[in-house]
Amino acid sequence: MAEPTLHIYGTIMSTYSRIVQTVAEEASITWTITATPAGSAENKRRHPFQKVPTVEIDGLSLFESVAICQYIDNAHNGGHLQPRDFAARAEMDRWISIANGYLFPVAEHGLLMPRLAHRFLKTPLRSDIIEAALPQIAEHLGIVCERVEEAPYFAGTDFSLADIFIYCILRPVQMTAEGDNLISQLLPLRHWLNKIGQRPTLVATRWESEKTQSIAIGTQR
Ligand SMILES: N[C@@H](CCC(=O)N[C@@H](CS)C(=O)NCC(=O)O)C(=O)O
Repeated sequence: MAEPTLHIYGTIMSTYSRIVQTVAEEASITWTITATPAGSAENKRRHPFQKVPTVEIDGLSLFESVAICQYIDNAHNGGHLQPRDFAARAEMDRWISIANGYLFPVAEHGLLMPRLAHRFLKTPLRSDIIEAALPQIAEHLGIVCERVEEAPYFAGTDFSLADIFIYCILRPVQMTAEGDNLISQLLPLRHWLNKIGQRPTLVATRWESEKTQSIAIGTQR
């Protein structure tokens, strides 16, 4: 039987594309990515709410990262990224939900999009948006930091999908000057990000800007 390949359609420098890529790496599945902007007509056919990524795998067209990641892990990785224990599974689900419902929207709209638009589209920097979002981002980071002080991984003793979601959401935050400043004050969280970032599957899915060490989204360093 042919080896499965995951075909990803999404933006290349995208948090959720990276999440899906990392799970594919964990499952030792080869993957390709076709640049597909969220608002394109092509993506509207793929995702009715016009988010990226969407994927094709095993003859299936899938969208929504949680569904995609769980499918890959269940069908091709023996479910190793999802705890069997019900309480640990509930922890994992809780943190994925927090990541998607709270951490990502606030960081994306309050910090990353203003920084990316300024850097790549050369639009004026909306410092007002960033300033307004920073207290809530700081609060979120503090809550996440409390969890990494309690347990090595978000589900408890074992690495799970929750760690992949949270790492891929927080790493771009750390790549901004403001996010780096906040995370530097939360040593357990900084250490956790360093540790998880060394995992081969996360090394393999680093953004180009991170590989070349010109990592900053916010400032040229
Ligand atoms: N609930 C979606 C969220 C995906 C998402 O927000 N992706 C971002 C890119 S990282 C996106 O599509 N942004 C474009 C937009 O919101 O218009 C999922 O889990 O796949």
